[in-house]
Amino acid sequence: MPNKIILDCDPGHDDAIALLLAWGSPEIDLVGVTTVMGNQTIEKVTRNALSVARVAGITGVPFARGAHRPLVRQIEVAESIHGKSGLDGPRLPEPTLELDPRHAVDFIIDTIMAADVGDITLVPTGALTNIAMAVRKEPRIVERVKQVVLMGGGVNVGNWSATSEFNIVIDPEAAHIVFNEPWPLTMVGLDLTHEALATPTVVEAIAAIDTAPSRFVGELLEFFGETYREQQGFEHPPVHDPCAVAFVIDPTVMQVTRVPLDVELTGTLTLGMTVADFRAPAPASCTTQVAGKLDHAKFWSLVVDALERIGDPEQ
Ligand SMILES: [Ca+2]
Repeated sequence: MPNKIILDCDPGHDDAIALLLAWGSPEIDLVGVTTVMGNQTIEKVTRNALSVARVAGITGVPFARGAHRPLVRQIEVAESIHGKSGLDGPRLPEPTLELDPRHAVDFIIDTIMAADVGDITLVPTGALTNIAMAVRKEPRIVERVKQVVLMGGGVNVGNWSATSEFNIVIDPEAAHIVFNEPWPLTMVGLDLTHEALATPTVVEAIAAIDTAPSRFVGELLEFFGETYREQQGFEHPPVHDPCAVAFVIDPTVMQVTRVPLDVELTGTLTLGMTVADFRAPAPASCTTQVAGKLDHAKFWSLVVDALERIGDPEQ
C-alpha cells in the first residue's frame, strides 16, 4: 500500500524537486499539495507549485493555497536563495490546474478527518503555519495522522541564523505548536539535508534522463547551486526538501534517533533553534526523532528513478 501524503510546501527549488519525487514514486499516494508563504509570497509559491504540476503532468491531485504570513511575525522571504519568483532559473509554464477552493488549513483538516485513522502522513517542507493552524482548529487531527515528517530545523546547525533553520525561524510559534503535539514527528533537518548535495555526478545522472522535467530540474539545480555557492559557501547545493519525501518512501535512506525536541521562542541569539535533549535515553513518552546520516547514493537514485517514471508528459 502506498503512503498517502499531503505535501505542504513553499516552492522553492527543493520543494519543486520534492513534489516531483512524490509524484514519480509508486510508494507515495499524493493526496494533496498545500502551499504556505516562505521562500516567496503565497501568491508566488502557489503559482510555482501549479507550474511544477504542469511540468510533471500532475493531474487528479488537489492543490490548496494556505497561509499568507506567519502566525505572529512579519513575513520574511528567501529571495537571496530562490530569486524573485521563488523558483528562478527555468521557464515557468502557465498553470493549467485549478486551485481547490478551500484554504489549505481546511483542506488538511477535511482530508485527515475523512481518511482512516493512521492513513495520512503530513510532509511539511516550508514554515509550519498551515499545520499549526490546522491543529488549533481541529485538534483531533493529531491522533488521526500516521506521522509528521518535516524538513526543518537542525541540531546545533543553522542556515538563516547561527542556530536556526529558515522554515522554523520564520514562524517559530507555528513550529513550537507542531513540535509539542504528541504525534509521531520526524525532523529531517540540516544535519541530514546538508548531506543531500547535488554533486556533478548527480547533475549528470539527471541530465542523462533527457526529458522536459529532468531539464527543468537541471535548470533549478544550476540556479540553486549558484545562490548556495554565493550566499552559503557550499560547493554543491544541499537539496533539502526531497529528503523528507525520501524518508516516507524508504526510511532506510537515513538514520533516525529518538530524542525530545523543542523550539526556542525567547532566545535573543537562538530564536527558532530546534533544541534536542540528548542528556539521557529518550523517555517512553517521546514521540519525536531526528534524522542524520544520509545514504547519498540511495537518495539520489530515488530522485532519478522518479524522474524516469514521470517521463515526458504532454504539455
Ligand atoms: Ca521548502
